[in-house]
Amino acid sequence: MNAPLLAVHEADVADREEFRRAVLKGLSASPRAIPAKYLYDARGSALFDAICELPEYYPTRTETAILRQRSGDIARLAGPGCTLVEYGSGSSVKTRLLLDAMRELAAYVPIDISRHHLEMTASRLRRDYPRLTVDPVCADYMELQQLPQGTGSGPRVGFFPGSTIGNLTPDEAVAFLRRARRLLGETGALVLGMDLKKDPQRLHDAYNDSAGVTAQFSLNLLRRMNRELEANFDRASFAHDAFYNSAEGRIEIYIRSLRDQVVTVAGRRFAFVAGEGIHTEYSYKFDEVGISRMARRGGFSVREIWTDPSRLFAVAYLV
Ligand code: AVJ
Repeated sequence: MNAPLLAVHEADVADREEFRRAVLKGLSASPRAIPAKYLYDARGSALFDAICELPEYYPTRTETAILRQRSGDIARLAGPGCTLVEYGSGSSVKTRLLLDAMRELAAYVPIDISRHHLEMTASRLRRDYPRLTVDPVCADYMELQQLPQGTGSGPRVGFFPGSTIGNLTPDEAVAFLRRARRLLGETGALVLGMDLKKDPQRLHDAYNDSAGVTAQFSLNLLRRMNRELEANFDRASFAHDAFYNSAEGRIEIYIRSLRDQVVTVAGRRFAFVAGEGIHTEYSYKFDEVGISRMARRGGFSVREIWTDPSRLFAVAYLV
């Protein structure tokens, strides 16, 4: 076997071991919870892409429209000669809107835990933007505090779209912003996409689509545990449960057991009573006051907040 293949294989083994540890810890906790990042295996990522096309799921197309309209403003605020740092590398349409507007970028630096995604992104962008320096960094962007020496130059502008920050609790979001401030520097800025508070029915529908794609996305975690951890979840005995908790301002998502049952995961047995849930996601919703407060606690201040005419989604420029 040649060296690159061996390296990929070793990465897979390490990933599987990390997944196993996280699942056993999460299923042993009470209430049970598995971190949202494990929803995104290959099938989960494809299902999330399908979610973004659903009529009920307005965030992706709304944020894209805001960015299309405001990319010139963003480029002006950023100024020439800066380095664009993207947290994650999965949102190529949105990225391209910024790259098209931000001429004279010193570099584009996507950060992603998946070497595969990173290489796909980098090679496509190098093909389509031959004059752009693409300098990918393979890391967990939630943890990363600094870029490798010599990455990019000029002021750094972070880009964290998709309301992915909404997966974090308020304290986690502030901790993330503080790390981002350290990474981006005092002269840096952050372009941050956030879903807004709105009619609860509209929020509910976005996570309970009539085609059942969001349910498939949630329940894919059971399939992943069955395949990767030799678990024996009967997927027909569990259901997707997503609802808006207005007191907390967040969508909460659970995989709920439909009956009393015992499941084996990685050689360990877990008993579920009917109605018991495994928490998989929060999706926090924001308003302008909350955005300002979170930004301030995270070491930023709000320079601009752009929204769509229906005020469904916001893109903030934090400095
Ligand atoms: C990728 C975290 C922004 O919270 O709307 C969509 C994930 N989960 N439908 C969101 C998600 C179910 C999504 N984020």
